[in-house]
Amino acid sequence: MRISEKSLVIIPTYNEKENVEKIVRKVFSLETPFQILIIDDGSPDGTATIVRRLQPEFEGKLHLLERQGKLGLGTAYITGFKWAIERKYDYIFEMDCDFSHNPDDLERLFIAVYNGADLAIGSRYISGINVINWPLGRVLMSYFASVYVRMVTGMKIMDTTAGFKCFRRNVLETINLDDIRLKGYGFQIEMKFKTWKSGFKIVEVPIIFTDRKEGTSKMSGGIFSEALWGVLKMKAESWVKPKK
Ligand SMILES: Nc1nc2c(ncn2[C@@H]2O[C@H](COP(=O)(O)OP(=O)(O)OP(=O)(O)O)[C@@H](O)[C@H]2O)c(=O)[nH]1
Ligand SMILES: [Mg+2]
Repeated sequence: MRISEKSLVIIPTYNEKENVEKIVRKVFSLETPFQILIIDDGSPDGTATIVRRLQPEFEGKLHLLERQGKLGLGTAYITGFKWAIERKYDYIFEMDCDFSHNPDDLERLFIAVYNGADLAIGSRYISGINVINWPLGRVLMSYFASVYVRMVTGMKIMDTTAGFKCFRRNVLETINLDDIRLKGYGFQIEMKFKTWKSGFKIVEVPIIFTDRKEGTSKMSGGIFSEALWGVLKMKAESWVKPKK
């Protein structure tokens, strides 16, 4: 990274008290000088309190935005993207707080964008199926969800629901963030679709995804059906009014 450039890892949290301190320490132990923005939705377990306690130790590089109540992953990231654009971060990452995404891979995503990609995706399905400890049903659902999205949208992306990514700032400035509708996994699909439609270069970097060891899942049936129908709607709308 050039000396003037800045990288921000956005981590949305909801009840991640078992993970948040570990993930912060791990990211700051990497060689690349990442900054972190935690977006906490009023976690009842006190996740934000832990972050506030850590802030003096990591002054100027550990940021916290607190929202009132659980408003969803999609809007958490949109809030984070806008925050990052205003402050002119050059490389903007998405990462879960549950160690499903290995923080060591941040540097591999960074290198892909540094070397010319506009969006780098940490991909579970680029070389086989690299998911550890998920029940078979969930792996299959996720894999075939990606097949479905590829068929509907025409995108040549193997892991369309992936949530471990690095954007070049320009991408987030170009896409109309206020126009992103889907909130759960659908949000991840819609971001890729709009990036692809805008003609940006997308690269998939193979990663190994591991099921969370601590804390609890926020996945729900509602998120799934939103994505199922949302993808069809998104594609249909892109024919009617080709928007960024
Ligand atoms: N700010 C915010 N963060 C959320 C919300 N829902 C989930 N998260 C965080 O988003 C990340 C991904 O959520 P997970 O619960 O791991 O969901 P998942 O990865 O789909 O499912 P599992 O890994 O099986 O638990 C984690 O860091 C969560 O704490 C939310 O409504 N608001
Ligand atoms: Mg998870």
